[in-house]
Amino acid sequence: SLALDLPRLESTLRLPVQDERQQLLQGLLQPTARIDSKYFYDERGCELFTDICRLDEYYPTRTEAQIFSDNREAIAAQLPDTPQWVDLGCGDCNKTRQWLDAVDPARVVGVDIAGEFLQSSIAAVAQQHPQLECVGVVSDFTQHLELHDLLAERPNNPPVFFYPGSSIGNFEPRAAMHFIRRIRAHCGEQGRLLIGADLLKPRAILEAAYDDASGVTAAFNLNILNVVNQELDADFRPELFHHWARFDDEHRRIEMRLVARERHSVRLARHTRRHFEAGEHIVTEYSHKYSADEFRALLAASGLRCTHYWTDAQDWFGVFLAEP
Ligand code: AVI
Repeated sequence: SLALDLPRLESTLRLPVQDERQQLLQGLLQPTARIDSKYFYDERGCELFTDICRLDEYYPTRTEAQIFSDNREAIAAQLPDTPQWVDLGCGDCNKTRQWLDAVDPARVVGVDIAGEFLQSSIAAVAQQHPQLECVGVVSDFTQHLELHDLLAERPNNPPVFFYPGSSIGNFEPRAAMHFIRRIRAHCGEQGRLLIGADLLKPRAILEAAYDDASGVTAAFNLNILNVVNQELDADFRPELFHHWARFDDEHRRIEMRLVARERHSVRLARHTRRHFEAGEHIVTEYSHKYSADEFRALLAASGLRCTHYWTDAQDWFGVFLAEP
């Protein structure tokens, strides 16, 4: 193909903007206010998340990267030949890029909600690998994974779904199961899921990872209020909230909140206000942690059998390969 060709970029249906706003507003009006964690990732939020991934306290990114680099060939050996490599939440495609030599895919499909960013990151992969077909799909795939038609264009190249980073932990377990079932429905007989999940470990390590000393995670959490202001034309003042993150033993998850420093009220939409008492909070994220066995059970409940498992020396993070 011509070097000047831009890679193909598709967009799958999403909820109309009005409905998205309505959902966001409804969440904020619940007795315990909620903001979906997908709202973290505006441009500033993406930058802050990149900074989080480099923090000493935030072990998941580097631990998973170590597992991948220690086991790259062994993992690749278990995958079907010349698959369609489907990166869910590909971002800058840096993780995918590291697999291309070992996996030798027939095609790379990068799926992400951030459309403009996706165009350039897919284009960069295509430029580095001129022989490789690269497709970008702009999609809120956590709500709406629909890649049947695209994958059917290459019936002899089974999909390998790549879902690293323990993003699965940001779903509540039932929703995680439904999401993995959606992936399963795209697998056919030969398709595979390669997925990373953060494992249970002592509370102090978990809590430090979500409440770092330099305050990057706090800034990331508070930034969500700026995003909501944009989305709804609301008037949150981030300085009136503080970051809070704790491990909840019962639900086995980190819960992130924004806690009101004082009593005040916020305009959410033209005729809608929400009052916050001092100490009242908004839930912004859950990050579930699993034992390896629990995660295998989640895969099984979603219709996939875990065939291989890799971890690090401390058993802090798990990489699971699963098949129908
Ligand atoms: C994207 N996700 C896997 C991160 C996590 O660890 O749950 C999001 C995050 N929130 C705070 N720090 C990182």
